[in-house]
Amino acid sequence: MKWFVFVLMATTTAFLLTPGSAQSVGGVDDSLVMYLPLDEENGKKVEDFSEFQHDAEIRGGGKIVPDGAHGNCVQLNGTDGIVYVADHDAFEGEQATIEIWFKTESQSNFPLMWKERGATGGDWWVRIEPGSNRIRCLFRDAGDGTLIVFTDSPYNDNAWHHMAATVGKNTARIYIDGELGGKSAEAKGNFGEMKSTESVTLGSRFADAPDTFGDGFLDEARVWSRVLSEEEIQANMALGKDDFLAVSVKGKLATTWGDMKDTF
Ligand SMILES: [Ca+2]
Ligand SMILES: [Ca+2]
Repeated sequence: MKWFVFVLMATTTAFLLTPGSAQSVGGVDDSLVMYLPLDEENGKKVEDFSEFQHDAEIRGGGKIVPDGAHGNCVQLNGTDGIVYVADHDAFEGEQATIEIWFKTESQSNFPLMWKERGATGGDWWVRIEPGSNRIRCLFRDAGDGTLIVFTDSPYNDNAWHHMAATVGKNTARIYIDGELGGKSAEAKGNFGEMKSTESVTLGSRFADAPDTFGDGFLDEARVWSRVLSEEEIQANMALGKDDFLAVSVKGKLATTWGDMKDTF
């Protein structure tokens, strides 16, 4: 059996080392339901590297620029620039993690990510609120169950910061730069599905009729359909597109390899 093990290991290694193979979207953790690295060279289309391949585009005064948290990022002008993502059921379960990098020195409200509610249904959003000296995140299920968490600073200091918010198992949390974000960083209460028919935006309140436009930079937007741990959040925030996608592929192969060894 040893030759077979050797061939399998060699094949696996060759796969991992083949240029481009680590970009395979099919290998990414399937609880990743949106990933916008915002690394495009130019243009208005934004590529989603989750298996859902959501339609995403820059609208109004937004553009891809260099010097993001990882690679390029999007700069929004504070008057009409957003990144728009079409509605999808994948954003609307009982659990979620939303992650995004931001950099701003604006003294105005800055919605980082926003899933609309519309007339009914669930919603989730996170917004820098300098006037209240905080970042606020709300998750609301389709039955009006609501969990709200706050940081104790707006982090509008013109440096890159990473925001991650989680909801699930009747608990919401917000993390800044990989740490729980302040004294109101956790909330508990009954929480169910967030079903709705509305879309997602980066950089504004509401997507289809947007208002409250953010002035600053956003990068590496990810949405997951499960609650990520603090350790996972810290690991993910260190990675740009290529490394993040490669780790996701390797993780899957390592699991497969472990399962096969157990059968010998
Ligand atoms: Ca980027
Ligand atoms: Ca929907």
